[in-house]
Amino acid sequence: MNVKSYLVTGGAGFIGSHLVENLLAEGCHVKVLDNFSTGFESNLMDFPKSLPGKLEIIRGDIRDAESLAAVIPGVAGIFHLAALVSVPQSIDQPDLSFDINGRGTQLVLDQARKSGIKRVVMASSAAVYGDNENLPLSEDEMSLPLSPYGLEKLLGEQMGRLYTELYQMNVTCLRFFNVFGPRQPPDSPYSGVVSIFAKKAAAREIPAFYGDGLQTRDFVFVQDVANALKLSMQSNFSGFHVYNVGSGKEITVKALWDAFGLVSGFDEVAIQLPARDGDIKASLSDISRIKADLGFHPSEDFKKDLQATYSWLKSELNS
Ligand code: UD2
Repeated sequence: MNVKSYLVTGGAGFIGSHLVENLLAEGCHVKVLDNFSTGFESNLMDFPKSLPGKLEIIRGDIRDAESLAAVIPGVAGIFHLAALVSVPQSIDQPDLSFDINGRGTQLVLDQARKSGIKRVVMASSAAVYGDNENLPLSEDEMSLPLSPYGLEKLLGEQMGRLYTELYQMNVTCLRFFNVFGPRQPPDSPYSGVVSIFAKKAAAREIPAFYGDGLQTRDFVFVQDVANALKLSMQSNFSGFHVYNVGSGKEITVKALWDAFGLVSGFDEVAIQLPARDGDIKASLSDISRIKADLGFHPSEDFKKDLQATYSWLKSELNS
């Protein structure tokens, strides 16, 4: 990638910080716009000092047009990752969720348009599919979201599509499956199962399966997601594109806990609690489109990626 300047909204978050690290390693100039509601400055302090790129951190909200207008001009492209990222929270607070994910995304796209920025890569989610059982899910499968979050991500995609048609912009939306890795917070009520299990294993505490543990998910390592974002920007794409970003493999929640047993040496049997309301039984991405178009190749070494996640969690617990 040529040395260029990029804006990453939500760049201090779990996924954003890995993208920022990846871009800095390429020598890029990166501006981060983050309101630090769920992101942490410490996520951006974790990087090796030797990274050649330049980082600028701006505290601000995507819903504030002035903040956007101050940071957007001059960048070669925008990665839009800032969001209210929790499905359950979006159900509890649909107004707030729409304000951030719906209106906020519209403001980012529109400020890009006004500033003449032609390339936007946006975070979408497997939540747009709802409980679609036609696995593996291709991008052409029907979208029937079951939460405000999923609906707003679908709306964001459609706004992106419209902006490409009306204003000759280029927008790519990436539908993330279950992302895991270092810097994923384990303590929020909305934490992902991998970070919860990593913390349980590190603390030698027994976890719970919601239901029988035989539900499956497609877990994708956060560095692969960062790579998919960068490849999307690099591809010099034109027009509108949607891609799944997953591992292309499904494993059960029970197998996940078993894998943590191997990584951590703690192999107690999990307890079972009632299944979560609205929990889907299975999830699996078809990633042939992103492989063919962008040369995306996710990690083949799940155990190594779990080990990296576990090591980070342990160091956090000890710090
Ligand atoms: C994921 C995404 C969500 C949305 C959704 C779309 C995460 C963290 N969340 O929700 O943002 O994109 O997919 O479908 O990636 N579980 C246990 N024990 C625990 C915690 C979880 O058994 O202590 C189970 C849970 O019931 C579920 C599975 O693990 O069956 C995965 O749960 P999750 O919260 O990590 O993610 P998910 O798939 O509900």
